[in-house]
Amino acid sequence: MTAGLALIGAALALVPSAQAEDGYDLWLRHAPLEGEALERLRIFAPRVEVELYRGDETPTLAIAARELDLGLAKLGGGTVASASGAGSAIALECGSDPAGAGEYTVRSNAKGIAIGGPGQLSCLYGAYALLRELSQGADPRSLDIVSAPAMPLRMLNHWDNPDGHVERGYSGRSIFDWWHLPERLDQRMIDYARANASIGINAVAVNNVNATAYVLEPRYIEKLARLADAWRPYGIRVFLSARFSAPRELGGLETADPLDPAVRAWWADKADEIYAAIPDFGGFLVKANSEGQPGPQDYGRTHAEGANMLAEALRERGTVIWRAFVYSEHDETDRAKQAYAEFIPLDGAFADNVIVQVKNGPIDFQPREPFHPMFGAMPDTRLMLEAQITKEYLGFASHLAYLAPMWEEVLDADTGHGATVAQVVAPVGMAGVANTGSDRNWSGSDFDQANWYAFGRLAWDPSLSSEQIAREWAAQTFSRDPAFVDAVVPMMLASRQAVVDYMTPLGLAHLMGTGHHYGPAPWVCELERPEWNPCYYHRADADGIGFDRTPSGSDALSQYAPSVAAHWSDPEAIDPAYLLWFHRVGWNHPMRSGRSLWAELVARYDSGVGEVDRMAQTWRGLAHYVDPQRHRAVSANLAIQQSEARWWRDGSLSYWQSVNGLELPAGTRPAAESLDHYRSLSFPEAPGN
Ligand code: BDP
Repeated sequence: MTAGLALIGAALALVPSAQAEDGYDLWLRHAPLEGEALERLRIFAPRVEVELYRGDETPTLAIAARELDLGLAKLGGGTVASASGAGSAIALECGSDPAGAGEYTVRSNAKGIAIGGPGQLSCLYGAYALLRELSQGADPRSLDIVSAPAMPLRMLNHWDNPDGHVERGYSGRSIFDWWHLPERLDQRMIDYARANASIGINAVAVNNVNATAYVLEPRYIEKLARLADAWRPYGIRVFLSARFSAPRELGGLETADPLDPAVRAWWADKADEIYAAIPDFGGFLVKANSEGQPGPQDYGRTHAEGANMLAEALRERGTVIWRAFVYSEHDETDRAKQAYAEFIPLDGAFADNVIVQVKNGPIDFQPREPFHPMFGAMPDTRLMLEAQITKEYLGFASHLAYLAPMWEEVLDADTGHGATVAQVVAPVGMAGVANTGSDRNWSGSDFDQANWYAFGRLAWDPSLSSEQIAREWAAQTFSRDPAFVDAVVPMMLASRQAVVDYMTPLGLAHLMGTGHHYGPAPWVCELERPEWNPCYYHRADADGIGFDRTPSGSDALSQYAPSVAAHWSDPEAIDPAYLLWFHRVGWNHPMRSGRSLWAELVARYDSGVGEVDRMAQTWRGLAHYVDPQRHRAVSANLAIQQSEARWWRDGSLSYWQSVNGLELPAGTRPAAESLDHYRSLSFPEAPGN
């Protein structure tokens, strides 16, 4: 098979000199090693050797080799790699199996290091893994890594509109410059693909689930084809969010009824047209009959009938990803119950190339929700997990909230149906709502890059711990100095719980400002749709607070497996983190801590605020390890978070007091402003709306 051996990497002198650190390089900085680690790399003197396979295109291998050359040169301070034949070889020995999922080995041997695997992507992923290890200071002489993706589909969902606005985007405008495509391909599109490939992300839905029909027009297919061509060597397939009513809007048909032959023919033709331009097009992502989007129910058809019609159009070439995020204002039942109620009867009814994409919790990406009861309850349906990387409900881009612990909590949850959530979705995949934007640092803040990184790493291997991921990210992104990593990682690990505590402690949810979702607004009770009101969720009055989801209330508990429901049904026994999600209790309800519920609630708010103060203090002490530009940027965000955490606490407590008439426990800091003040605040221009 082997036709030749090529040495790539003669031009190492071209490594760019150190630039101002603006975060653009993400975790791929490969900052020069120092001390012993540098010495080891110098002695090792790696050069990259690529085996070229007869008749095969090798753009992926060429990228792998280039990444290694660049990365090694940067790690070695620009001087280490040798193209002269001396030193150790890094051999890229990957097969050409197109079905290879990207599994790889990275092994040190007598000659150097061999990166191998069945397909070309093995070498790309292996190259990134090697750089990840070396960037953390690993010894190149003793590597023995075997890795394979746990899930086939590791996907980003962009809520980017073609006009450049990003729904729930807090990092500038969209990274996609549709207007100038296909002629102009921004370098950012390549750097984006690199970043994704380096963490194993292999699929991207490029446009908002609240989709416009015109992205299905020929001019957009041409634009998308250009992106698909650029990303293919990085192992990334493109998907489009499709508007269900497109046959009417674009095709001039009178209906979008999925059982109408003309509608079916329209979609089949559309799919053929796309595949003619993009032979490996991934498929359609669909939000239907949710929040006003069109869907099959407009014609009295089911989700399965709608999804299967699109699946038939795609045939074996692609996949329909049908979202389970549905709720209706015409449904009087608890919103948390609606998706389960609509989808469970359809188990087994979806075509083989349909995936149902389920948010981590039953309501909507809140700072903490119990896992979605659909996981494990649809054994004959392919279910995929949807997480939100952009922090719509966790402080936008300015609050430091490391989300891996939240996803870990969901993935590790035992569904009670004989599998954890991770085991349920492993045969299918995970999607994350992207947090990228046109900001130089991509994510709106340096620490939000960690969430993009962690999402990819967890989708590749959900058994990785949040801590390990934080350690590798921090070392690559800021400083591999153990003193830095040891200080910053605990701060990251505590950060999500801090947000839960100062925003929605003890199982509260959905208390944010209307529309833009910025800041606290538990007082909003009068919106037209009941389930848009924070009052609908907290149900606070003079007697108590919380949503009764036991049999005496909405009985959402019964949607969980009996073992799980039993565990959560007792307000005394339930983990307090979920107490007010499932139970309505009196303000004096005794908590395990020995405090009353009210005192506990106040303590949680204070603990959240206190944690943010500690984070700011920790970060102040780390200036020595971080370049001034990024250190300042993070400090500024932490200052915002400190003041907004207080705002959440004070606004919320003032409101609860107006309802329960209780004093704050002795020694507690009173709110800085009056409730009227908090209620009067208005932010029509908040980003991402
Ligand atoms: C909600 C967002 C909204 C999205 C919706 C969805 O506020 O912008 O369109 O989720 O997931 O959380 O469809």
